[in-house]
Amino acid sequence: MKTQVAIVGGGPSGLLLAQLLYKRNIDAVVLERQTRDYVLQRIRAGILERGLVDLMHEAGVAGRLQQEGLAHDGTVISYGAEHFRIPFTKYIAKPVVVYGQTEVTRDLYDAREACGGVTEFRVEDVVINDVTTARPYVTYRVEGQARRIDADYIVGCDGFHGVSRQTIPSEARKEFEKVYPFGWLGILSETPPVNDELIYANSDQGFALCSMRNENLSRYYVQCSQSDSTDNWSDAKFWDALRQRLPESLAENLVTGPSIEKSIAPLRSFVVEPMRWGNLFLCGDAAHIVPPTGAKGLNTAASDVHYLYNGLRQFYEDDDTTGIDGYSEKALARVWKAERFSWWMTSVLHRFPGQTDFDARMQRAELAFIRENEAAQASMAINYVGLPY
Ligand code: RFL
Ligand code: PHB
Repeated sequence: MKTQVAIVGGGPSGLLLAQLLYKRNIDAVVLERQTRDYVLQRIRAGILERGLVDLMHEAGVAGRLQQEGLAHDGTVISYGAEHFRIPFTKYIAKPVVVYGQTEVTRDLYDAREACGGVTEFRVEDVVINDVTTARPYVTYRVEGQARRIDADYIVGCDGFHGVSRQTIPSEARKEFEKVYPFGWLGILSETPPVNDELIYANSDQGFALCSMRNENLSRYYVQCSQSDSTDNWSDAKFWDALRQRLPESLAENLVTGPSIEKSIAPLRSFVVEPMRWGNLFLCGDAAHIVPPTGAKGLNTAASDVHYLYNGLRQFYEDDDTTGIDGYSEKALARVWKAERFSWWMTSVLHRFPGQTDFDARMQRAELAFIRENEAAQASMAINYVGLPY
């Protein structure tokens, strides 16, 4: 098979890029290791920055998002018994939108099917070849049969555990990593959210987050140990832990019910440089990971897609390689700012093993300062809502 752009990975980055390229008559093939149903059953991000919403519009897939997405123009932060609100739209004229990654991915798969785009599922043994030549190609297997795709460019959208990043020789790639000594235990429950905006909670028992998917579907997280297992967490234990981590005045609105999903996510910061090697480009989690505290993972994947899509468009439409040549540098400049914000939010909201009373007071003082200071609130709002592309 021959295509213009071969995309390894059919998660949100790969699908969004493919759909944007399709709109410009640029041919792409998507290779996905799992089945569509498997990809759609992963519960992940919930907060979309305006930049991603705009890209969904540009890709022609924003119909349901526009109908069902919930615009949030602020968020609540609590520490101990105190809580306050950051009013995003006081500082930046943009809300964020609550719309699950699962729905983003479903809309993109539906659009891809409707336009007859080629997606190969259950691909195995993907190998990316000859990316430093003008004739790169990908080999893989489907149901035991060997296949090959020749392309102008190959894009690695295959997430943190994919193969593309490793295609860059180790001596040419630099990796930066920080692993946090805790995880997030998340549940989904068919109950009304405890609050009409998200609550990020710093408490003596650890971090908690109250989020949602819609008015009758809540997503909650509590900080747990790195080695924890969902087997240790009955629903009752989870609800008790969550209640204890919220100020009483907020916890009293908590409606509990059976969980319909329960999972644990590790927390990590990671960046690889560069994000381009020859005719291979990396996008999204394949190139960088953030702890979910700032809601930046999917959104940073989207900004990569924005830079790469515009670079590829410039190449195919105007024969100009400026955009693709500047891709790695431009994408990384924004990635590092999202890394900083996610690391900072994680640092100020979690309980760290070995943390002293002094450290806990420093977190509290920082949160109290944000509560009282408009410049600090503005900085947080601008970063949370999303830096410009
Ligand atoms: P994905 O979603 O991991 O998709 C990669 C796809 O590549 C496939 N794949 C391969 N395909 C072919 N060949 C191979 N060798 C392959 N290896 C892998 C995989 O099967 C998969 O389908 O990466 P992508 O597209 O870059 O998207 C990134 C986002 O998924 C991720 O950043 C976010 O989910 C992070 N995240 C959040 N981001 C936000 O912006 N806002 C949030 O509110 C938010 N909350 C979260 C999150 C991530 C979480 N977890 C579980 C880590 C909350 C949580 C709990
Ligand atoms: C979510 O709704 O899953 C969510 C929201 C905000 C975050 C992380 C996850 O910071």
